[in-house]
Amino acid sequence: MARLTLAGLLAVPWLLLPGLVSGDAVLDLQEKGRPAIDAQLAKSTTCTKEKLQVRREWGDISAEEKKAYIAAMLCIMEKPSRLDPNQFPGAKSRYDDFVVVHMNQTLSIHGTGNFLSWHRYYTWVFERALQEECGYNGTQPYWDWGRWADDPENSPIFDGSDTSLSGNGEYIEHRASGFIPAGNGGGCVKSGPFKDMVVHLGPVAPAIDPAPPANPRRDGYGDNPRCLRRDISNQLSSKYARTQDIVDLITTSADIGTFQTVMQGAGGFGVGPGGMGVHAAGHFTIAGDPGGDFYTSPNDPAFWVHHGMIDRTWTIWQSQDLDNRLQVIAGGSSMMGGPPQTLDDPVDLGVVADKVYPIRDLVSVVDGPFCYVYE
Ligand SMILES: *[C@@H]1O[C@H](CO)[C@@H](O)[C@H](O)[C@H]1NC(C)=O
Ligand SMILES: *[C@@H]1O[C@H](CO)[C@@H](O)[C@H](O)[C@H]1NC(C)=O
Ligand SMILES: [Cu+2]
Repeated sequence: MARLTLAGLLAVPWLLLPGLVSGDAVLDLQEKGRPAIDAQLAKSTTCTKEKLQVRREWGDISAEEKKAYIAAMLCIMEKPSRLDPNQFPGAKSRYDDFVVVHMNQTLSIHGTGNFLSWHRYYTWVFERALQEECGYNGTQPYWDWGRWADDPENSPIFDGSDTSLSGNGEYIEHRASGFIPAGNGGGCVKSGPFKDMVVHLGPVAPAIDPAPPANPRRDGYGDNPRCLRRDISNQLSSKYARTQDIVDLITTSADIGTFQTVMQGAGGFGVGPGGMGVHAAGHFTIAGDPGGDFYTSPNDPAFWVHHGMIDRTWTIWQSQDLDNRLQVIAGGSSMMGGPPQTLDDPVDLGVVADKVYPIRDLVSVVDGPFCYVYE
């Protein structure tokens, strides 16, 4: 006769409810930092407890919530572009406007002092566009890399179901592309909500074999209709984006310069204490076209859950010592050199945002334009 033991009782819920048992070390850090964020919220002049929005992990939101997010994404892909079609013939939709803004500023928003604040504002204006232009009543979800690091293809984000952000590309024979290993796909995405998506812009810096057809224009803004390709595997996520990698990044980075550099791959890809860094590891776990293209990566619908997690990781790092980690900046203003960035430098998202903010207004999730937390 089976006997119930304490260990057995404890084991059962873990087995039956894996989605509800998050309890990981990143979450512990998030919870440890939460009182500091609540204290800052209490002092905020723009954000209140009543207005506060909560961003959650893809695996923790309901099927209805996932479908509402997906529907809003599909909606914004149908809305007209606000850019001049002569200057940007490949910008066919409002979604493409976001891609153009990222393409246009790529060299001054990565490896720079504004990397984190720029992408925070960018992800937030995208979330707002879903809410205001497409009637979405949820928030921007995130992809906890560590939670799915062993098997991203079978995660609820990429499993190809109608509540995923579509699956892997079809397998085609292909080679690695530089430091990006050949994954389990490489071809067109044929499953899930975005299987019929047409990519128009780019490529600019394609990093997938075989290379996508060249854009008719050198700047990549020409119309180049093609399928969405992905090349997902666990080769990078299981090495560089595990829960322990995220914890190490948060707990061992003493200053903002170290944090943002390790996050983006200290000393170049594959070198340094964070290895490739969670930023590149996430992008190149999706890989493909446009996901693996430094310039056009936001054209893959999974870009936003990835950058949601980048922003969450920054938020958790800040919250470990909030007073000393908000109004801080390090790094230059361009990947090609350029003067050091300051907190007064503007973040201008052009056609996708109404307002230009100085970086200092974009560092807190509960101040300036922002009013959200991660749970
Ligand atoms: C591209 O960047 C330049 C310089 O920052 C800016 O003047 C221009 O408006 C941007 N174009 C778009 C479409 O965002
Ligand atoms: C949000 O939208 C969903 C589906 O469209 C709906 O079921 C839900 O009631 C809405 N929630 C709120 C708070 O309006
Ligand atoms: Cu970017």
